[in-house]
Order: sequence, then C-alpha cells, then structure tokens
Amino acid sequence: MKNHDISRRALLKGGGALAGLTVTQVTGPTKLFGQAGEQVLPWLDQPPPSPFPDNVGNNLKWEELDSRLTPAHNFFFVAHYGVQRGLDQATWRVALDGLVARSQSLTLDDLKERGLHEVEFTLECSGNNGDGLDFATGAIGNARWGGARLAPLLQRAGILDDGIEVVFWGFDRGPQTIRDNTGIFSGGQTGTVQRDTDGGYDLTITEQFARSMSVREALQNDNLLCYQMNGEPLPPEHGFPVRLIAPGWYGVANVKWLTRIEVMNQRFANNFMARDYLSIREQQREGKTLWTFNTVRHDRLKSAPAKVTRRQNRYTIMGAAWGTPIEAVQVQIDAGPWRAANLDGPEFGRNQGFAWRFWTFDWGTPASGEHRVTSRAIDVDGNIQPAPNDPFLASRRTFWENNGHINRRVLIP
Ligand SMILES: Nc1nc2c(c(=O)[nH]1)N[C@H]1C(S)=C(S)[C@@H](COP(=O)(O)O)O[C@H]1N2
Ligand SMILES: [Mo]
Repeated sequence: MKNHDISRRALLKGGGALAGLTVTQVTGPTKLFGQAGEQVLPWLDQPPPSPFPDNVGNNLKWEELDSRLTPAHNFFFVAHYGVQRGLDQATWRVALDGLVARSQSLTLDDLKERGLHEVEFTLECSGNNGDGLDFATGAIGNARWGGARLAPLLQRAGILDDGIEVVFWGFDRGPQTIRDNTGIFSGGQTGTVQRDTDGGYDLTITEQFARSMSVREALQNDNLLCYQMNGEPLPPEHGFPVRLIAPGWYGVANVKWLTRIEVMNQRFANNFMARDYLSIREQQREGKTLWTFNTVRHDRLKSAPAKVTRRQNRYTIMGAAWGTPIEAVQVQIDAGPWRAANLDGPEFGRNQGFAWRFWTFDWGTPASGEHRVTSRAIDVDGNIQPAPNDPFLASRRTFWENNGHINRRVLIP
C-alpha cells in the first residue's frame, strides 16, 4: 500500500472496560453463515472507495460475507506496482539459488509433479485497519491455497552453512525514491537523482518487489509455492502463475508472481522489509522515549463483526475471527458487558488453524435506534484481542498491524 495517513481517531474512540473477563466457550452445531429469509442491515459506517484502485481493490464487503472460502473474484488484492497480467506459464521459471549447493530452475510442471499440498489460510493485509473508516477495512479473504511445499525444495537444493535468510523475489518492479541520499552518483546508472527542497538529494531507483524471512521460517511445514486458489489456477491479481503462501504471515510476506528464491548470508533490508511495512512504535523506558522498529511479520489475533441480520423480529450478529487459533469470541453492544458469541464449527485440525472462524451472536430484540457493535477474539493461549489502550496499539506510530477492536454502527428500525 502507498504511504498514507490514517486517522487514529478510530483507535482512540471506543474503549470499554476489560475487567472481570470470563471466557465461556460455547460449542454448537455448525450453522450456515447466513440463512434463507433473513435480511441484512447495512452498517451505517461504510469504508470509502480505494484511493489507489490499480494498487488496492476488491475489498471484502463485510455485509456480503456468507461463505468460509472467499471466491477469487471477491478476494481483495494489493499490487504495489500494478497487477501483472499476461505472464506465460509455459516459460515461467522459479529460480532457487544463492547460498545453495544445487541451484534450481523450476517450471510449473516441476512444481505440479511434487504433489498438491493444500492449506486453508486467511490472508490479511497488515494495513487492514477496520472500524469502518479506512478504505482498507476489507483487505482480507480466506482461500484454500494449493501448491508444492517449499521446505523439501529448499532441502533438495541444500542450503549452505552460512545461508541464514531466504529472499522471495516477485516479477513486478517500480520506482522507489530514497530521500536524502548524499549524491554519490556519477552517471551511467539507471537511477535518477534530484535535488530536494532541503538541499539533499533524492535517489530514485527501479525496485523489484521482494520480501524475506529466516531460513528457519522458510522451512515451516505449510509454506507453499502456490499455483492454485480454491482449486483453480491463480488469477493474475493473486499471483499467476506462482506465488509464495506463508500461512500465519501478514499479506505482504506472500509474494506474488514469484520468480526467484535466493538464500543469503545476511538480513535483507529492501523497501518492503525496512522502510514500508515497518511498524514504528514510541515507547517509554526508564523515563525516556524509545523508538522501536519492526518489520511486519506474523498475523495478529483479530475479529470483526461482519453483519447484522434480521429474521422476523429477531436480530443476529455474525462475524469472523482470525490471526491465531481462535478459542472464543465476545461481543459488546454500546457500553454493555462483553458476552460470549457462538463459534461455528471446530475447524482447526482440518485447516491447520490458519483460517478464520465464523461466529454468531443472538441479539434478540434490541431497542430501536443506533447501536455500536464490537467484538474481541480470544485465542487458544488465552490472549485477548487488544483494547484501544493496550500498550502495543497505543504505542504505534504507523498504521500497520492494527488488530484493535472494530466498532461498527447499525440502526435498528
Ligand atoms: N509481487 C508482489 N507480491 C505481493 C504484493 C505486491 O505488490 N507484489 N503485495 C503484497 C501485499 S502488501 C499483500 S496484502 C498481499 C495481498 O495478496 P492478494 O493480492 O492475493 O490478496 O500480496 C502481497 N504480495
Ligand atoms: Mo499488504
């Protein structure tokens, strides 16, 4: 996503007491998410359209969520340098090189011959904020991703002893400007240098999309060189012909239009690791302000109310929870107490815990008027989706990794 300012108002409003938490896990029969004869009440707060339609689009319309698997044509996309179309699967190669004993150049058929491994995984952009104010509120979807497992391919190539980092290169590239370069530039290069307003130099280069992870992280069992989405070939928007799927990682790690896997002997610090997708937090330690910097990595525990439905005169709230394996979800209406929602289906085990779980909350017959609906998820380790005053959320100075409560407003007639 492009850099843009996101109002923190969304985070700072709301609140709600967290004291006296009791977690009641309710298990019940798997229900259809959405039933015949029900009416969906649209939220009063609606996200604005994407200001960068070529780069971020097709965001989930929460009110329309009615199936675990998001159809590819309804699945959000993020493409920093635009969607790459017209790539030829017949000539496509994924290079596996760098610090390996046996470099590889893999065709799509090579990947297919290795057997299909499937993972159901909810992919969320770390810029997906929520609270109905930000355009990226629906930068999330869940799919059954299929492809060849990455770990055996890395093992076959033989990572050398000094290899510590695995870089995944995409095909897409575009301009990146590095500010206040000192002007070490003699001509002949393809980058351009411009004097900036404060007397420094801005260097503009053509950067290729890439993200990296450690060797240990790359060897994680469910990482895929993925060529299928919900049983069909990947569409161009989602990385045709091959992408990385790294279950449990935020969207940005899941490199699309994958051309090269490179093993290196040092950490990798390109734009998408070290400048963009960087969480900057302001913390207090021993009376002093300490700024910390973390590249975006793993998904965080999160939930969202998806829609309010009405059948006869009874209202139900439905939603999703994801990020880490979910144990329970609670719902808060206006300033009321947190109350347990019903989790649909004990899904993980089958889906390895990387997929969202749906929940429903029987709202009964609420008073007419406007209401605020909030949810919070609790994971199997007892972690609670953080409240707005949680130190992690409150210390953030960039908008990445916002897993705060999502407040939606609805009008009951
Ligand atoms: N090559 C490439 N891979 C990419 C991106 C990109 O711009 N180029 N965007 C990343 C980001 S920020 C996200 S959130 C996910 C989105 O995946 P999707 O477009 O399939 O939903 O793709 C990631 N992989
Ligand atoms: Mo993203």
